[in-house]
Parts: sequence; C-alpha cells; structure tokens
Amino acid sequence: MLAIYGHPFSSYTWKVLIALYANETPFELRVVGPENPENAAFVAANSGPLGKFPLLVDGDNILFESSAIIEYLARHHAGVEALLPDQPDAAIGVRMLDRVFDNYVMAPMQAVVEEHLRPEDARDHSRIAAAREKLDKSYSWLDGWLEYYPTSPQITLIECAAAPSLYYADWVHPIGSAHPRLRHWLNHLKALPPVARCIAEAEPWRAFFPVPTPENV
Ligand SMILES: N[C@@H](CCC(=O)N[C@@H](CS)C(=O)NCC(=O)O)C(=O)O
Repeated sequence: MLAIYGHPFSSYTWKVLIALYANETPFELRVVGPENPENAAFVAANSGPLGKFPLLVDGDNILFESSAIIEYLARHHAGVEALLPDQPDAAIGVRMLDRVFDNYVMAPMQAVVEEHLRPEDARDHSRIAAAREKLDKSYSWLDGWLEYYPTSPQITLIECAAAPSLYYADWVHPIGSAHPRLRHWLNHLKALPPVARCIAEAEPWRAFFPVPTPENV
C-alpha cells in the first residue's frame, strides 16, 4: 500500500491527493503534525534538504517533491487519468505550466501566509506587497492563457498544481472581476470531485489560516 506523508490542509499535499483521488489509487495518509511526531521525524529524515511534505513511500521507493511524485504515480500507478500526455512535447508544455503554478502562484501565496504567521509588528510589509504584485501578474497571465486552455473534467498535472495554488491564492489575494476566465476556471476546478474532496477534508483546519479572509473572520 502506498503511503503519503502530508496534511489535509497543506496545498502541496493536495497536489498529490488530487492525482490519487482522480485515479482512485489506494493509499494511506500519514498526517504530519504535532499529534504524530513519528511522521514528522520520518519526513525530516527522508524528504530532501528542507524536510518538506508531501512524501511518498512505495515499498523501497521514497520520493519527495509533489511534481516528481505525480510523475511517479502516472508511470507506476496508472489509472483512468493519464496525468501527463504520452506525447513528449505536449508533456513539456504541461510541466511548464506546473512550474508556473508552483513558482508564480503558490510561492507568492505562501510568502503572504508566512508573513501573517509572524507577530504583526514583525511582518515584512514590502515582502507582502511584492508577493501581491506577483499574484496580480500571474492572474493576468493566466487569464490570457485560459483563452486557449480548455475547461475540461480531465485531470492532469496542470489541474493538480492549479487547484490548490489558486484556491489558497484566492484567499490571500482575491481573483476578481478583472480576471473573469481565471475566476470561472477556479470555480470549475473547485467542483472537480477530487478537488471538492480535498476542500471538504481541509475544512476542519480553515480557522487556523492566518490571513483574514471573508470566510474565516
Ligand atoms: N516544492 C515542494 C514544496 C513542499 C512544501 O512547501 N510543503 C509545505 C507544506 S504545503 C511544507 O512542507 N511545510 C512545512 C515546512 O516547510 O516545514 C513540493 O512540491 O512538494
């Protein structure tokens, strides 16, 4: 049985959970948190230089980095959703978009969250402003990209990366009417069954989100 070390509220854990749920791949979620110190210790010892999660254990194979884990699942635990196109050039395009969501949506979203985890008088407001500027640029670029990208029930590495990054980015820096295609696509992503399941499973932790949102104040 596959094991995933992660947390139901963690955006990068969602990325992998969406792929697993989409293909109905059996796995055990080993929650990383203070209630399971042995899981946190396993991640710290096995998950690369910074000990981040998610981490996948499949027999003797231990993998970290959500994109690599999804590629591994596509190859070794294939299901109804291919996750990556067979055609190599098409796969390059999918990997490129995966990088866009991780680097230019998830990273600035996490920067805003990290600053709000500090006491108010210790926050780096210039870092928050720079992150919001990056999100604005990403939203504009993605709104243009969506003119050509189909809204479809199919789940690929793109949807796995897009859903959690945009879901939480929308909490810290709302996607408004200036980006109608992106707004519409995020609503579509939220309704996809594997994503809706992640949202529901994360719900108990919503109150811990440090950035005030209309939903958690
Ligand atoms: N590039 C990594 C990023 C993973 C990451 O940032 N994970 C967060 C949870 S969403 C984490 O481990 N946070 C705890 C920590 O940094 O100690 C991936 O794609 O898996």
